[in-house]
Amino acid sequence: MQTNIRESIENLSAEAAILVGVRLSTSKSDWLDPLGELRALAETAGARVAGELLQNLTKPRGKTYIGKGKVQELAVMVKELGARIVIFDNELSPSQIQSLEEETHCKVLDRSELILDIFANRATTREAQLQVEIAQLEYTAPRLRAMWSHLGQVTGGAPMGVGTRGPGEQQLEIDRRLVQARVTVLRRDLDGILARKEREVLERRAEHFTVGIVGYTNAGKSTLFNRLTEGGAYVADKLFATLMTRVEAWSLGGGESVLVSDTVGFIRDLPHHLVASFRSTLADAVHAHLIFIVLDVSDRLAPAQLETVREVLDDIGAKSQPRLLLLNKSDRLPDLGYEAKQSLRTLEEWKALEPDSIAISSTLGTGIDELAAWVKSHKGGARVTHVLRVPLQASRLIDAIERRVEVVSREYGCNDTGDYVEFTARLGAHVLDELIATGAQFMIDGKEARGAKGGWATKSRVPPHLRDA
Ligand SMILES: Nc1nc2c(ncn2[C@@H]2O[C@H](COP(=O)(O)OP(=O)(O)OP(=O)(O)O)[C@@H](O)[C@H]2O)c(=O)[nH]1
Ligand SMILES: [Mg+2]
Repeated sequence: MQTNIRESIENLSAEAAILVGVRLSTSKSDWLDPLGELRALAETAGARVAGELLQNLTKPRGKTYIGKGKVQELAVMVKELGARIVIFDNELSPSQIQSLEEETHCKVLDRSELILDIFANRATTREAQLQVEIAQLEYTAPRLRAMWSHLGQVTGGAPMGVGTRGPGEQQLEIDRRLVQARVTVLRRDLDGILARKEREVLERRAEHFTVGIVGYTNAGKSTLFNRLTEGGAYVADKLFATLMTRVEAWSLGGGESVLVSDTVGFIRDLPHHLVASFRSTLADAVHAHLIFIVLDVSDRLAPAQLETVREVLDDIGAKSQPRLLLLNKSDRLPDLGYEAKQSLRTLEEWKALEPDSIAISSTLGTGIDELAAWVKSHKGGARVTHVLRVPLQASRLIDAIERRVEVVSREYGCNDTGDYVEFTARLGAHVLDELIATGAQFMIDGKEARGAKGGWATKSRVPPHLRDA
């Protein structure tokens, strides 16, 4: 069952749309082009933008969000431009949507619904489809009352005010329960997929150094991913070109490599339950050892986008690992006209504000060597030579050592507990912590790895998923 509670807007192709935005004093949109992002989203969804309407307000006007005069202006625009859809930049309540639809005789949706629609059309894997359907149902469910009272009027039925229990009200209850039941079934399916995925992510993390590429949508994440790895990620000058995560190896040179993941982009003001629905897609980033924040510094809104990205990272629990800011599309800065430059920070200004950032161009490849050197030096912290004696049957641990550690030599031997291999190896403290946290029995420099007094590993440095119970 696909959601059919609100008429699906699945095909916005070539639909004439009118964009509406209310600029509140708290608004985070671009003051020079307040509807720029909504326009890009609408075009990504396939709509044809026929007109735009803007209003400055200190606060929304209750019933219709925009003022009375503006509603009338909108109704005239809809008629004259032959618009089939009105898209609001602001989040609307179900009753506001209903009032606006009645007054304009046109379908109305808000920014979140538009984003969901884009996701729905792009979702190709079972996981993405489940996530989208759950998010759609949860976003739609609270709108059911408005839907049914609307229907009551359309069909000439009794008005469905709050507290009335007509046939529509019963239908409403039935539908709510159906929606709830459907969400429960979908969640169970999704949980199964997610549990498997989470295991894979944690296994990858235990065996490799992992880097999660994150950033605002269209910042250039997939372009960077393709530049670092064998690539294959879809790149497009569109919002939400990437929906699913990809993981590939990035060779840093000198025989060292790390695993890099590319994932869905972030966007401002995404309703919280939507972020929650896509949390699993971000699992690779949440558990990565290191996070790259890709920022499009040729976008006027870069400072606000950076703030959004940092907020979402905190929200999804990616708080403990280092984050490296990458000032991407730096190649575009010199070519921009005088006016554009006036509203942009220069690279020098960015560097002064974010001293640990690295300027890159994913398309040209500038800054990538510096990036690789940075990752190499931060990968294992200061490296120390240790002798690791590991029983041969601890094959997973041996595998992890071979992958994660710079092995200087290997010697095989046998004692009363059985066959073992003794690695002389150079490794950083956090890699050592992670080897210990696997729980395998082995010796480090002649001492038991587990429970050694004074501790080889401080509990806090062991990732939570690897800690002993
Ligand atoms: N000039 C320039 N363009 C870039 C650079 N990096 C990416 N782009 C362009 O920016 C657009 C978006 O790139 P993507 O790599 O798809 O961006 P993304 O962050 O993966 O976007 P989503 O997956 O949609 O969130 C494409 O047209 C790229 O060619 C860069 O360093 N310089
Ligand atoms: Mg992408």
